[in-house]
Amino acid sequence: MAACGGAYSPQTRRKYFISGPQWAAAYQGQALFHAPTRKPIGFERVIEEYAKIGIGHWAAHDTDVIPTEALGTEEQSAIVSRIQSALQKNGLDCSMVTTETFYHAVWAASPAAEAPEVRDYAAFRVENTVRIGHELGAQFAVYWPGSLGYYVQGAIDETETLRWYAGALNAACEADIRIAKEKNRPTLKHCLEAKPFEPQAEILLPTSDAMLGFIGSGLLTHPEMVGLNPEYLHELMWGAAPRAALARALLADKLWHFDINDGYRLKHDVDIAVGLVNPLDWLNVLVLLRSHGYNGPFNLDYKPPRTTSAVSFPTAVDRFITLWEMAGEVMSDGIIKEATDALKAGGGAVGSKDAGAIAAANRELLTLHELIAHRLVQILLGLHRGRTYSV
Ligand code: 3MF
Ligand code: MG
Ligand code: MG
Repeated sequence: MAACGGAYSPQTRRKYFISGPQWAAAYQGQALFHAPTRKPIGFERVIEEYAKIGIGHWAAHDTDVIPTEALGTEEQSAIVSRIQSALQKNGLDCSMVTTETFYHAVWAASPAAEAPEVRDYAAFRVENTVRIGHELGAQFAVYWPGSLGYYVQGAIDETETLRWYAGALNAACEADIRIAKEKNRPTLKHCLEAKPFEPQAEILLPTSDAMLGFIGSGLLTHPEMVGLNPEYLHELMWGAAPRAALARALLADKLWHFDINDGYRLKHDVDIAVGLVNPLDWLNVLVLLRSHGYNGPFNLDYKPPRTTSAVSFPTAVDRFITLWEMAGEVMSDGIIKEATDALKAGGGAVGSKDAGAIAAANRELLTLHELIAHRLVQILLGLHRGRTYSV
């Protein structure tokens, strides 16, 4: 930030509903073909760093902070109290909790495996996470069923597996209703996160649209408690236009939580920080969200590159804020507004049933699509504010 300038203050950053996940800051740079490049860090340090930067919300998987074997024990209660004090001391909120159902060997055949003991254990895990969420004051629970699928075809029955997976979500929602009543708190918003592949070869719910179908399938006992946590890159990974995927979620009233990052189309989950690959598309995504009143969290689900020290968060947050503010400029831009109004007024052939005449009346008008696109690039590059290049 010192070299590049233009940083926002921690106070300004805190005005946005930005959350920092435990796993992003603690990511050590490891992958299938990569050894870690950074040392492990715990939640106390991460929460302290987020506070210094001005990231006001924190999120975690259960096993990011509690060893698997300690889940549901006295040790869990002791850790949860330490998290509560770290959050309080640093003035952070816990916005979201999530259950790790992809890493441990117990999930080798997914949380909706054939063996009933795996499914009972999955129910215990999501119920336990809901309880932790209430203890930490969270508003959201996220589910990424990355292991819900298969490597080899034909060995599992997809319909049965999906029914079993719905059973785990139903257990979470029902536990939530009980615990929320007990603690006199609102229930959590349960958000499903899709990814088209990885770590499983074939995934049963690969896209946000598949998740919407699943929510409406009749398998959930509380579909009204379940919505989406789309991730920007996960939609690009199957070749979608993320903005269109988000629009479909908005129309269904299910866009509740959003994982923000960047990457490349039809490639693996590189989790690059927001705006470093597709800043123009990101600007357009934020125009969509701002103009539809999205008020949920923006969760920094990226991986600081292996070559970077763990603290690359300020640049990610600041690019997000700049793009968010720029989206406001797009929404109030006189040229874009005039062009959009003109397009909506049409070419003046209303009532005609002559296809040729309607096309002719609109031909010049449709040039405005490219004018709008040009204006968006001008706004992105600051040219609309008089920034010029001379030869
Ligand atoms: C994987 C992800 C996950 C989810 C997380 C939330 C590790 O590609 O995006 O991050 O976001 O599990 O539940
Ligand atoms: Mg994610
Ligand atoms: Mg990802």
